[in-house]
Amino acid sequence: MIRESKSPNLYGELFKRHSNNPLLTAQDWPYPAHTVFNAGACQMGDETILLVRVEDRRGHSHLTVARSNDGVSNWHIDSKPSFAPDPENYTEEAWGVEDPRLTWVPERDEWIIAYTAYSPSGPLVSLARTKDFSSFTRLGPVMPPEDKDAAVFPRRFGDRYAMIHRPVSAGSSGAHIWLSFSPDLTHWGDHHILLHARRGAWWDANKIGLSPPPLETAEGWLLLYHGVRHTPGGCLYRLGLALLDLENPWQVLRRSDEWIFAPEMPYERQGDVNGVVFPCGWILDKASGTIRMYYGGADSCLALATAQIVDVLDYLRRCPAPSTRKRSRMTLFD
Ligand code: BMA
Repeated sequence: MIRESKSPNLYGELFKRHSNNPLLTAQDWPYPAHTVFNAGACQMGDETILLVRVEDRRGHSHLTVARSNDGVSNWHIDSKPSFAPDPENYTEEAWGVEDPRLTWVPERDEWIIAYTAYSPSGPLVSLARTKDFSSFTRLGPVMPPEDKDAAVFPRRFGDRYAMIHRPVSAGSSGAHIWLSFSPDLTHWGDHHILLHARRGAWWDANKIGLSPPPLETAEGWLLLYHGVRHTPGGCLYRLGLALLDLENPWQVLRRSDEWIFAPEMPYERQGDVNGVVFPCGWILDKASGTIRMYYGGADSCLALATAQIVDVLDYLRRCPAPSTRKRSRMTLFD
């Protein structure tokens, strides 16, 4: 007897890898670098801007801007770190700055950068702002350690900004994706779990985190998140999708059961950390409907994969709607 599956089982490629991959490696860098990976991404006029995580041979990371007209080739890379750790004034950056996510906030007329500051007490979430990716102003740390994988929404809900992030605490049942609110981008509260890591054999069991910032679509906020599967051979970082209600982003409308992108190519399977695809930025070209997802491969290079937004939304429409769509204070901290 053939049973019909309730959830889609496409096993097709939503995101297609670019033939130029890997787009950028440490060999392309204008100054000595160990690895380049996990870049925030945005479009400013005719230019694609990547804010690239660069790891030096101490193991500390900084961020450097790379610009290109087609988003694929002829990258112009700043000749020195564009956003270097500043441990004298921001002690939480003692061991570097990592994994930036960029959000254009129209009412502020500036980009808000959420990044990981690696402090001796653990990684935490810091914010900075810029208008041009030449000069940056820090807003400082906004979440205590351990917390990372954060991005700010481009607009307020009511009168509050919203941010997705991923705290981890010792002894907790897992590392989940959280949503918090702020009147001013500095003071954050009303914390609650947005997406739970699943359990057991699931690809996204025990530890999940936001990948690029939420993307506004007519059908809801599109989320791409990573699931970390611990295996005897090491961790596997794979990607899944979710959709949040546009006006009530704490309501999860859809969540993919399957991962939709996983390490397959040699530059994703082998590197400093094997088996990692880790996007921190994506750009939607509204005219063509193409999403460009920029991702780190194996913590060693930067790569690009593209998808059509209509295909992604079509896929999500066939994904299950989580059963508890109402925000309930009873389940905030389970
Ligand atoms: C995560 C982050 C990423 C990294 C990934 C795989 O925890 O630190 O920067 O790409 O691990 O090592």
